[in-house]
Amino acid sequence: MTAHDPVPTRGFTGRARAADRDPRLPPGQYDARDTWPVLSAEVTPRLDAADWTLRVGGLVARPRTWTWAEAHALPPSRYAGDIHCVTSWSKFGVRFGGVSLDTFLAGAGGPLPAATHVVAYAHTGYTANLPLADVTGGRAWIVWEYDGEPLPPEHGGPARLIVPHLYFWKSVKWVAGLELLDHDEPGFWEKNGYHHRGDPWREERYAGD
Ligand SMILES: Nc1nc2c(c(=O)[nH]1)N[C@H]1C(S)=C(S)[C@@H](COP(=O)(O)O)O[C@H]1N2
Ligand SMILES: [Mo]
Repeated sequence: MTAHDPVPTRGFTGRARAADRDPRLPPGQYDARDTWPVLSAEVTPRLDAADWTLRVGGLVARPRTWTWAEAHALPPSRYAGDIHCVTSWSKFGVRFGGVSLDTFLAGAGGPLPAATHVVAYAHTGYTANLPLADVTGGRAWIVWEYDGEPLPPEHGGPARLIVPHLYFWKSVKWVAGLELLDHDEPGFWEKNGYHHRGDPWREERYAGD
């Protein structure tokens, strides 16, 4: 290009790009396509499905723990849709299989009226806080299948939480349980400056966003 060539204005190319942009892509995200990055603060634990348990405790009517076999006897539920990591990759049309978190909450007698938030925690100690309303009403799952196959250990197998409408750091891998609370309590990333809720469509990346 020489100095005499017409140069498209910023505004023109910006509009063209906006028109091409996949509507499934929240602001500031890119499409990871066939890749699925692994993001772990800890070394992948080797957890035997036979030793895996899930505890639902705190402000529920009947706190309880499920074994792998007990969890698999519950009615199955699937998520097919998109996921969004705060480091800016999104992945479209992923398929997870497991059980709805609503089913586990009901199995624990349901949340007590005072419950407003949950802390989800991993067998490794990783935690994430969530408003109770974000993990009820068919928006959160405990999953052990990806694309019909067992969930790989590096992606949280034998089982993880998924809350796909929020940034994926809320989707605790190697999930061990949820504690229902009457207040918000920051988890691992939230203590380190990340947003308490993390809605990708509102770009709630950091505290104060
Ligand atoms: N236990 C645990 N869960 C975790 C994390 C982690 O470091 N440890 N990282 C979170 C983050 S930042 C993201 S983006 C997703 C990544 O899941 P993936 O590695 O399967 O892509 O897991 C979330 N859950
Ligand atoms: Mo992430």
